[in-house]
Formats: sequence, C-alpha cells, structure tokens
Amino acid sequence: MPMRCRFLIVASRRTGLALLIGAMLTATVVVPIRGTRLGAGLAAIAVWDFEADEPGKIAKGFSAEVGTWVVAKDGGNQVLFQTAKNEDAVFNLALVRSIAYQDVDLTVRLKAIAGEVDRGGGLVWRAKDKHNYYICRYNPLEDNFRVYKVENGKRTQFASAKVPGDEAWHALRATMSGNKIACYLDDKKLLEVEDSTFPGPGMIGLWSKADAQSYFDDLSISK
Ligand SMILES: [Ca+2]
Repeated sequence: MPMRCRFLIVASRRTGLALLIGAMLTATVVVPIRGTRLGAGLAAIAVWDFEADEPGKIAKGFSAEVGTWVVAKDGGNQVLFQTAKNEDAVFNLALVRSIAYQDVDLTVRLKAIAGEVDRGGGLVWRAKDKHNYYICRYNPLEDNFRVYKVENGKRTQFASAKVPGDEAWHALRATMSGNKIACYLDDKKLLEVEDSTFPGPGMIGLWSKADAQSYFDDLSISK
C-alpha cells in the first residue's frame, strides 16, 4: 500500500503501547502503523523515506521554511532535495511541523550534490521556529562535522570535528537527552556538548546553508 510517509513503532505490543503513550505525551501527531527496529536497541517512532511522495513537490508533512525542497529521483530511489542556490548567510530549512520532541535520537542519510559557497547539510531538532533550533551538519567543502545552535537567527558553534569531505552518501545522527547532545557521522560519535538554550520540545527538520544542494533520505526519529 503506497504511503506518503511511513510511521512505525516496535512490534512488541507491550513496548509499542508504552512507546505510543510516551509519544502521545510529547508529540502533537504520531500515527504508528507497524513495527520495525533500527539497529541495536533503537525503536523507530517515525521514518520518512519519500518513496510515496510526488517528485517535484515538497514531501508530505514537511514545511519548506527557507530554500526550495522537492522530492527527486536518485536512480530508483526517492529523496528530498534542497535545490535553492541562496546567498552565503541563508540557512535553508525544512521542518516537520506536526511533531514536537524534547529528547530525540535522529538519523538521516545525506549526499552533497552541489554548492560553491557551501555544501552538505544536516539535522535540526528542538526547533521553536525557523530562527531557533539546534543543528549538526556535515560540510565536505570544509572537511568538517559541526554542532551549533541557531538562536534568533544567529548561529553559534559548539564543537567541530575534522572529517574527510566527499560527495558519497553519509549517515548523520544526533541525540539529545536533557542538555546533553551527541552527534555521529557514519556511526562514529564525533561531537559531545551540553547546552540548555532550548530545553523544551521542538520540531525536527533538515538543513543546508546558502547554495548547498543536497539529497536527504531515510530521516528517522527514535526514542
Ligand atoms: Ca528514499
């Protein structure tokens, strides 16, 4: 059955019920359909693979806050593609407006397609609006992986790791529990920081900067 967005929870009825109740306490809308597991110990609450979305349009459930976000075909796979070529100071942002989480475990696959000023992109969480959120991002032009906050539109860097830059697919993961943030690139934990700027629940999303045109796929949120 084609679904524009697949929402998933673990198969166990007992654990699934607990997860669903927990999700309902913190999320505005979560529609679980069937069980799955994402790696060891991770129970997916929602996964977006864009396979049932209409190419050329924004994916269902996403809001293009800044930039141009469209579903595109990468061979036989569908992705969400940031296509705008904005100026250097612009942060492109697509948010999932229907859910709000405080503690998160987010993953996404990212492939940098183009960009002269900037390249790559990343994950956003605890977003209050398009001007206030946490972000971790991979930049293959600068060969680094970084975590920041954007507060009232101003970006502040917390930590940076040197990584090889290329245009292959990479897996980004960001977790936040309380005030503790950890960010992973290709399953390696590279960044750990603490911050209390945004303590409450917020939206999740995808991000790139300036003219960074990038593919995003398999966004997931787990608890
Ligand atoms: Ca896909």
